[in-house]
Amino acid sequence: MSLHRHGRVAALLLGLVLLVAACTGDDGENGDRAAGGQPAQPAPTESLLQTVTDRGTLRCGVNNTVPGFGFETAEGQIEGFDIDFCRAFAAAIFGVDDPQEGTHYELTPVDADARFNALRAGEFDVLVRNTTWTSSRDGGEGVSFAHPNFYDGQAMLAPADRFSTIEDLDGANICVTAGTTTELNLADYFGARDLTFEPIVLEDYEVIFEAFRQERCDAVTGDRSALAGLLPLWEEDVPNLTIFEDIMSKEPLAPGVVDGDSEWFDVINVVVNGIILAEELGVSQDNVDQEAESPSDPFIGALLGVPVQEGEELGLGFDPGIGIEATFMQNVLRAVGNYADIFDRHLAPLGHERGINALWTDGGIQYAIPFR
Ligand SMILES: N[C@@H](CCC(=O)N[C@@H](CS)C(=O)NCC(=O)O)C(=O)O
Repeated sequence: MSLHRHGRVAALLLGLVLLVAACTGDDGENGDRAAGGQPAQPAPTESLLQTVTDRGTLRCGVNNTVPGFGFETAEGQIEGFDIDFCRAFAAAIFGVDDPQEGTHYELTPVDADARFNALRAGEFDVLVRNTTWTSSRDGGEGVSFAHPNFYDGQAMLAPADRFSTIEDLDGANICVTAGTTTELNLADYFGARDLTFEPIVLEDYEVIFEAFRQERCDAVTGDRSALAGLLPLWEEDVPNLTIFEDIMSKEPLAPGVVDGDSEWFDVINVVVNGIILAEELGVSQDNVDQEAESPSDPFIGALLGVPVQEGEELGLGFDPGIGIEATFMQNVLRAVGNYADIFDRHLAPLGHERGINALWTDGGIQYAIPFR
């Protein structure tokens, strides 16, 4: 998040850094940091907000292999929690209640290793793909992360009849996705416990599962949320799997945009924040029409961009001044609902619990800044 506040100069500097970085030609999680990354497109001369508005279509970089978050159905539709955030951004930007794929937004599946280069190259406008916000991605990778939409942690999946703790995996072959925090945490977590392992680094879950099925790896590590969604599918082929209790890392998953475009960042960030705030205020997909007609209190009025106080002129509700209609949260809530609506639609049916993703008022850490 560091550079986007400093505007044009920082954006130009970033462009230079990335150009220099391009010369080393490295790739991947370690390599595509600024020191070794592929060149970004030159720093944009206008905000992506203008570009996307003129184009009329938002392009989201997504996952299509993680059940509940971004997963391609048998009908070829990509659905999930992250996908609803893409829909929410489109609803806010274009002021529509039911954004249509192909018209208002496009979903571009991207693998973990390619995602930051693709974002910087302008292949999509926002990355919303179970991506962990880390300091080096924020810094050297040139990504600005919005408010996390899911707080996760790394876990280990293994056959229950062979292993039950991380220590049991001393000397094991472990499958991991290339270009992920997972790959790096695995080495640190095992190293810190004097455990040895052989990493089998593969590009995606399809290939990983094939390797696991053939017993080329004894266990698979990944974000707990992803493994929990995959376990029932994998158990159809390999019965009796378990996910260990150990949480090996912190994985705050957040939408990301290219550094240096504060207008664009603000739009993405305020929508994620607004979705959480709506749950705090009790405004959902079910009651948004009623609250927009007659807000129960001024806080809800501010969220929905409608006036409630005496003296406010009709039609002049609170406007955060981020370059989209003041009523954008009405569109977002009609399109996808609040945080609980999205969670209940995609994650609760897979058995995910709110846990630390509960609101701060319910013992979790989801906390929205006020609309004021
Ligand atoms: N949150 C982690 C991991 C993200 C990630 O890509 N996870 C892998 C497995 S944990 C994944 O989603 N793989 C799906 C695929 O590439 O098919 C990160 O940002 O590096």
